[in-house]
Amino acid sequence: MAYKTIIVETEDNVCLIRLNRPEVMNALNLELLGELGAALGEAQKNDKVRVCVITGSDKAFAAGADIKMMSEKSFVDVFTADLFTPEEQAISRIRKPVIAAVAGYALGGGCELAMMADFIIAADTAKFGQPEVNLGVMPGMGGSVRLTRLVGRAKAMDMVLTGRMMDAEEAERAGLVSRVVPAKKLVEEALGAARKIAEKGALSVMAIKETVQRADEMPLSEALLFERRMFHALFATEDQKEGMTAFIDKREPQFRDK
Ligand code: CO8
Repeated sequence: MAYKTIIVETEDNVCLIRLNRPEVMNALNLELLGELGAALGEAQKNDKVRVCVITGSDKAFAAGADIKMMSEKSFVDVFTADLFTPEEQAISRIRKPVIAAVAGYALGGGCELAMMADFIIAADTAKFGQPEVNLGVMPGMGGSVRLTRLVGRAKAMDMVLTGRMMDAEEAERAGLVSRVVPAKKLVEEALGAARKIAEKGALSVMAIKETVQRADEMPLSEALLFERRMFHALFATEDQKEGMTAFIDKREPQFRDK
């Protein structure tokens, strides 16, 4: 499928999606978020894709929702259109792992988009922030909610109330990103992590993602039970027999997603 605001390449079972509105630092508009949702939907259906990586440019992962597109809108406009809800849902629906590879600015909706991924790998140039308070609004796609869960209330409040940015080192310390790498190596590192995941059995990977996601929505005892039941369920797969037999035989497992 041909896209205007993103570039999609699939190689070695990894779908790499580059946000591509360089003239506005990859600001997110309906077209870009719609195309991203469609590309992830295609990736979900494509058996050759096992993992997705979303990245931006050296300067910006994404500098937020497109302010020029939003500036003249009224409450009635955004409420009636349910601004960004269908697009966010399309992006969040994928069951395959998604890695965000962030260099430069990830601000507002850009930071929120990165947090929708399963984990974030940051370049040492990355800057994260929720500056909506400076625009007379507030985060609307998870910046007050996901950020608080990821970095804790104190730091999230500091970020969303002051609108300040956090550099890559602070983001790693705070648990927002899984690792920081030199900017030049960002995409290579993210693709490397994606290929490593792509080698695993897809059933284990899908069960792990679903369990971690569901755990966010559940009380601890229910989350632990869900985890245990998913663990039990994997004993119904050939991959479990293969993985454990390969360990005992001292060889690499050949997972068949069965
Ligand atoms: N929207 C539109 N255009 C943008 C945006 C944006 N978010 N960010 C940058 N641009 C444009 C600039 O207007 C500029 O265009 P032009 O060349 O035509 O003037 C171009 O990109 C380059 O930007 P700058 O000249 O400003 O570059 P600098 O290097 O000086 O600064 C910054 C880079 C720091 C990233 C700066 O551009 C900036 O502060 N951008 C805005 C960041 C921001 O406030 N983001 C939050 C937006 S609101 C939001 O994301 C809400 C999401 C929640 C939606 C949920 C709905 C339910």
